[in-house]
Amino acid sequence: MTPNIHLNQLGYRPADIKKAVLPGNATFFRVVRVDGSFAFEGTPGDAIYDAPSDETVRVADFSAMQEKGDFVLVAEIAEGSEESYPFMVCNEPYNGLRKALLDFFEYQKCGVEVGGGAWAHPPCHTTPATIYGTNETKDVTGGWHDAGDYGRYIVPAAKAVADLLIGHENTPNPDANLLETVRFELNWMRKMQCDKTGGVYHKVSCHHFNALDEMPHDEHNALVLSPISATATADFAAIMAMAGRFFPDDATDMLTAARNAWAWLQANPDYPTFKNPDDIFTGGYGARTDADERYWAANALYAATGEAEFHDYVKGSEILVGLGWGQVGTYGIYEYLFHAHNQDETLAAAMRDTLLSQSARILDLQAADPYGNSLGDNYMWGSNMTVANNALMLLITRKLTHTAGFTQKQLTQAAWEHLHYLLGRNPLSQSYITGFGENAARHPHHRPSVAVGQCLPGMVVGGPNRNTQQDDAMKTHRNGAPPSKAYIDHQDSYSANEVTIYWNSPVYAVSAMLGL
Ligand code: G3I
Ligand code: 9MR
Ligand code: ZN
Repeated sequence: MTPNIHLNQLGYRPADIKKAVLPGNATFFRVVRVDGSFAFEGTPGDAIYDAPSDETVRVADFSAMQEKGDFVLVAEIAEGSEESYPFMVCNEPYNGLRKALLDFFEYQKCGVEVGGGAWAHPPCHTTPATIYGTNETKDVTGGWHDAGDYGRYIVPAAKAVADLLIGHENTPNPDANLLETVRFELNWMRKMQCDKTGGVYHKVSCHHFNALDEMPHDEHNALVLSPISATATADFAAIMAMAGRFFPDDATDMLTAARNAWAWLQANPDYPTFKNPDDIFTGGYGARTDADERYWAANALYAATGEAEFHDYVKGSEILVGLGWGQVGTYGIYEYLFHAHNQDETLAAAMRDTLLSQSARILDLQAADPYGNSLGDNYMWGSNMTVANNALMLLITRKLTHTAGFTQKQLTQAAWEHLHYLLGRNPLSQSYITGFGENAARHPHHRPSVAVGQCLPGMVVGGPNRNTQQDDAMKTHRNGAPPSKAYIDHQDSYSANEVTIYWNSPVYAVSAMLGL
């Protein structure tokens, strides 16, 4: 049975702030060594009603315990006692996590042989794709499979690449292979641009999702390029402009690609939002508006070129926010504040205020949540992405020289609390990262893992989704569950237990920026 004591199942470093969540009727707690002796004792905090889980809980703070070793936390409750999953206190409890998060992108590679263990496979999806509504074909091989499915979609790809690059340029200890990993995706993205118009095809996939137990190289249905979209074209322009500074040898071509995409956007100011054609049923990634994608592109192009046209566009727009696949404004702010040379002081000040107020909101939500999470009760499909995005937001804010109202240390700690949530300190005592933690997700909606009957480690699953009607497994087993408990570790649950490149990427960025 899942324990009622929730903590980071990987553990903590000796000097870390260490908090566990206990049942509301807990009166006393002990941290117990493997030999049964006590390492620490304490009284939990006041009982708190936690609306997202519909439970009353207490927080146990054992930060003062700095002893290294293997432990369990035991709480005394009215009818006896409760015990946590085992955890470690040591210098490097998160060893291997960041590497596994990044390795995932190697396993998601399309069009080339994938090496490594049970999930190895020969090249997949190597045939040219038909441009929707024509007889024309185009070579768009390469890139990463998006998720548990084998579609390759520009919109989420742009977010994933942006996170990896932000993590890379803000870490004290960069990963030697990160840029080559990312280059693979960027090369594919460039093939997705129409040579004639500069517009970018929204995605390449088959017409339907294939069976859940099929390996990538066993999917042989025809590949089709969905129509060009403004969101994809703007995300593409942004990521190419941004990527140039990481790839000096390719920067000229990347900038040309970005400019061509921008020209398409200028020629198509009011383009209808993307919707799947009637006979294509794979991921939609339609955004309500492309204003924020265009905003990101203009900021990135301004940072890359310093040209007035892009600056004017940014100055003429309201400040937009978001670090999701569908709302990307904060990536634009990031480009302007940290990479544009000539800044408009008033505008820059307003952007800094925007970062600060976004972070203030996250900190307020976190302070009200015993689990240290900042979602309120807003647990949607892919909620774990929002958890990680919020932590990333705090770490981006930490880059400001003046973080009025809060300290850099506070921002760092707040980011950590999000990671503790993902690694098990949540109402289900569920580690949402496969392979990491005693009770890590084991049955992700990830086709290669299902096909070989073995779960690939290092994948961030979607997490609780309060819309429990969104898939049959959730409907059957979790119908009406409270928001933060609306999760099931079941391979059929695509709305709570799938994995994606853009759920791994913000967790990677946070790990990198925390120096893990
Ligand atoms: O933003 C709205 C919010 O305003 C509204 O109140 C709320 C009420 O339901 O919904 C929110 O929208 C949600 C949206 O994600 C943004 O968070 C939708 O409910 C939710 O259905 C939607 O889920 C997306 C899902 O596709 C279905 O479109 C996920 O974000 C997205 O990650 C997921 O992506 C799939 C791809 O299509 C295919 N590949 C796998 C991938 C992951 O499952
Ligand atoms: O398996 C698909 C998953 O990868 C997608 O993210 C999800 C998005 O809607 O859809 C899954 O496919 C399901 C389809 O949408 C409905 N019929 C059942 C499919 C799951 O096997
Ligand atoms: Zn493939």
